Amino acid sequence: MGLRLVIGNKNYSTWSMRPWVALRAAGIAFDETLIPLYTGEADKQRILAVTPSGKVPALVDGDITVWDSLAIIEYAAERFPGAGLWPTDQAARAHARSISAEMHSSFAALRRECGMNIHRPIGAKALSAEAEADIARIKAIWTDCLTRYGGPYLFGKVGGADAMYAPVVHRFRGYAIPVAGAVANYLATMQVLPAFREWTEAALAETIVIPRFEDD
Ligand SMILES: N[C@@H](CCC(=O)N[C@@H](CS)C(=O)NCC(=O)O)C(=O)O
Repeated sequence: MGLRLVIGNKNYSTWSMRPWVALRAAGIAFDETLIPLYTGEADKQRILAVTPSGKVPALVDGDITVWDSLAIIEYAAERFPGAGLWPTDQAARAHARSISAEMHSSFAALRRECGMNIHRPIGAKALSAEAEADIARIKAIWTDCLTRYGGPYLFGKVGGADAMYAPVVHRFRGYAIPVAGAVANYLATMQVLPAFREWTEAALAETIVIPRFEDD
């Protein structure tokens, strides 16, 4: 029995996108089950039947269920040590885990003000000082990684850290956030990554609209 990743709407579910891109980019085979989000009790119960968190993503591997995006990437890295989800060098691996955890726990203003909505026509919007500070921090994180490890991905080869930031790539693209130099190159690199494109094309094929994520 293979892996099964339970996810939400590809257009909106940033947390689902992260492990999906990580597994796909690493060449790890999995089946997916997509449960539409915020449709009501029946779909919520379908999620709860998989994970007590009541949230997606969740990964089912036989008797083992792992939920929460970063825990899934950690589990996959342990289960498939040759897949390259984290750098082999200990210092680089610690760095990759640090920026991945920082993504997981931070940038609330950017996440709130620039929700991922892949269908949204590209366009800038006025952002708070807090969101601008989040953007500056993310640019600094990416620039530091790309300088230290030489690109084209954050730690040279594509891995878990890139997957953790994949929805941010959509936010930078969709909200026309000004970029230059290494950060612009990184955005371009991510957008042609086959796993990123596959997710994006599937998101664009979705027709479900979640009104609360259509603020502007
Ligand atoms: N910290 C969690 C967040 C998971 C999460 O908030 N998932 C949202 C979708 S992106 C969800 O399942 N919402 C459905 C609900 O709360 O009913 C992770 O990293 O996986």
